[in-house]
Parts: sequence; C-alpha cells; structure tokens
Amino acid sequence: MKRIILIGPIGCGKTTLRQEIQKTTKSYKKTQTIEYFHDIIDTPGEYIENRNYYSALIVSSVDCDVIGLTFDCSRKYYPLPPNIGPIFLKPVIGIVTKVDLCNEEDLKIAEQRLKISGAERIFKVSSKTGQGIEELREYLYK
Ligand SMILES: Nc1nc2c(ncn2[C@@H]2O[C@H](COP(=O)(O)OP(=O)(O)OP(=O)(O)O)[C@@H](O)[C@H]2O)c(=O)[nH]1
Ligand SMILES: [Mg+2]
Repeated sequence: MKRIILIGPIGCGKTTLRQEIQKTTKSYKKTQTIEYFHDIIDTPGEYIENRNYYSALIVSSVDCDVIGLTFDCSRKYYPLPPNIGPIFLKPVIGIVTKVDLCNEEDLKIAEQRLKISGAERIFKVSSKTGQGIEELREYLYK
C-alpha cells in the first residue's frame, strides 16, 4: 500500500476523493487542519494556496509514500506553483478531479498544469460518477 497526501486548492475535491477512495460515507466538511488516516493524509486547500504553510505540508509528507497534487479541471485559476513537486522529495502524481464537469480541452489543460507542477503520472477522477477511482485505488493499494 502507498500512503498518499492529498494537496491541492480549496474546494478541489480532496476530502470527497478521500471518502470515495476509502469507500466511507460522504459528508461535506471543510478541512480546517491536516487530517491523518492510515492510508491518506488530507490537507486544507489553504495550505498550498499560502506559502507560509508549505513547511507544514513538507513535514506531513514525510510520513507518506506519494504526493497527490490535486486540481479541479472545472476551475480556471490555477494556484499551484510550477515545479513544486521536488520540494517534497517523494514521487508525485497528479489527480485531476471533477472530470464529470469538464470537456476534453479542460482535461488537457488541467493535466498540463499538474505536469508543470511536477506530477509524473496523471489520474483523472470523478468522485460523483466514480470514474477513474478504481484505477487510482489499484495504484495506491496494489
Ligand atoms: N461535480 C463534482 N463535484 C465534486 C466532486 N468532488 C467534490 N465535489 C464537490 O466539491 C466541493 C468541495 O469538495 P471537498 O472535497 O470538500 O474539497 P476539498 O478539496 O476537500 O476542499 P478544502 O477542504 O476546503 O481544501 C463539494 O461541494 C463537493 O461535493 C466531483 O468529482 N464532481
Ligand atoms: Mg477538504
């Protein structure tokens, strides 16, 4: 199993994705602080949108096997810095979320942005339709 830390903008769907991966009941709650689970670390979007919190993300990522940079493809503004991946010293994957809301062009742009931030492999998921979730689960739990 690979323990993943989900990092991405406010409201991009990290917590919903965590609930989907863990197959637990979905309940909406804004993430206020870093939340630790045996298989996933969930972080608040504010932490990557505000440089002052980078060190907290780096410290938490030490307990993980992989960094999951997450971005909602329906969103135009992209707040993740280019080439942030290497600061974590761990493999980085990109997770494009909310693909149920996006067209091919949006998907391509989201994918490119995550690659520029340092993601090596890209997963495209929807926590609403379940699209792409099994592929991600397989990658994490195999
Ligand atoms: N259409 C659609 N909506 C989604 C999807 N995933 C999450 N959402 C919605 O997006 C909103 C924000 O989801 P969260 O999972 O709380 O986002 P987050 O990244 O954890 O946000 P923070 O905790 O604030 O950083 C909620 O209203 C979700 O229902 C998805 O795959 N498709
Ligand atoms: Mg959250």
